[in-house]
Amino acid sequence: MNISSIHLKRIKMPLKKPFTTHAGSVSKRELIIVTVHDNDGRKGFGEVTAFSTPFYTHETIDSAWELLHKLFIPIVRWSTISHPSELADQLAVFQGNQMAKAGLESALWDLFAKQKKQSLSKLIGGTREELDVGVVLSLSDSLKDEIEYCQRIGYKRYKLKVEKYKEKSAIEQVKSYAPELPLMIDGNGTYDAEDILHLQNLDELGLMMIEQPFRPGDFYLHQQLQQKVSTPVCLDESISCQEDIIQAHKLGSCQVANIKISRVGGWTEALKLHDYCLHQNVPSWCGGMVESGISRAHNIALASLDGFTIAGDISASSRFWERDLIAPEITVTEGKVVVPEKPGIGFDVDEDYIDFLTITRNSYSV
Ligand code: OSB
Ligand code: MG
Repeated sequence: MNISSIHLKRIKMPLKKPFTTHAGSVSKRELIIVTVHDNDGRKGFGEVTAFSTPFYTHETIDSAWELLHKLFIPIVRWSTISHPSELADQLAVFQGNQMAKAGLESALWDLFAKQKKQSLSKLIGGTREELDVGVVLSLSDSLKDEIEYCQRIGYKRYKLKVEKYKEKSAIEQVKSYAPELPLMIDGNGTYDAEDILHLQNLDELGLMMIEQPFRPGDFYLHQQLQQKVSTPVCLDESISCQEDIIQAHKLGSCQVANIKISRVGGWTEALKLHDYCLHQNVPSWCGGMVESGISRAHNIALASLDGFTIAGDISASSRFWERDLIAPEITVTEGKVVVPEKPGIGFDVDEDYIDFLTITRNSYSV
């Protein structure tokens, strides 16, 4: 791929409002922006979407920085890479740390598509020109105002972050003023074995799905719940690679899959997950990480594939940010996002704004 240098910038991006789950709250979003240059002056952009603390998965921005800096960037034989998927092969000996790997691999995919003068969507065989998209309401949002605002934008799917045992009243509250809203909840692993009966009682509410009620790794409890409810169980944190979805599917632990490039270690693995779900008729959707437009642009390309039959967490730039890192910013009209046709991620990157937000940087010539 003719790679000449790699650049890491650790940034802190102010959110419009804090984003809160039962496990933690984010008000300033730390991210690592990864830029890969080639010898012809092209640049590919990726992003590490780990959080500042390990409340979602084990990774953090610090751990990702450390691994990229000390291990992953130095160890890769950059001159041998002719396709982005070879990065995953070279890093496969290292366990976990999916988000660190994914940030680096994403930058390569953007660069590779730009070298081929193709949009990422076309490069991977995406067929959609526009996507239905959904939105997430955090625990700190005022439900009524936020839902009214989101309804005006026309989001196709609404996801509530929930607090254990308070979820029923939140769902009922939403249903009282918007009964027809396509609604789901995300447990982020807050429930345990004693809560199965409680979760069964939510079945009558007609939710689109329940995302990740139990802790990641527990395929058994998800299976037990799925056997007892007609509401589809969706897995997020539990799925960190293709083998996880195969197990979950074969065990009947979920009926729906949330696919995130960052959580599974990069594009190559995300594509494998997509293909498995498509062939096994497991409906899937593209998840989000309260990330910048750079990641969202990658997600838009991914979600343009056939298998993504459910609206993803791909809200507009203005949902989280006063100012995004890309131009034009991502807009949602009547619940839809247009898949860009320009090469790579299809958006210009605002490097001046990235520099303004940068706390630490490092460059590597290869
Ligand atoms: O579980 O998908 C999750 C945000 C922080 C931590 C975990 C999750 C989320 C989201 C964000 O749901 C969704 C988005 O980016 O729109
Ligand atoms: Mg989730």
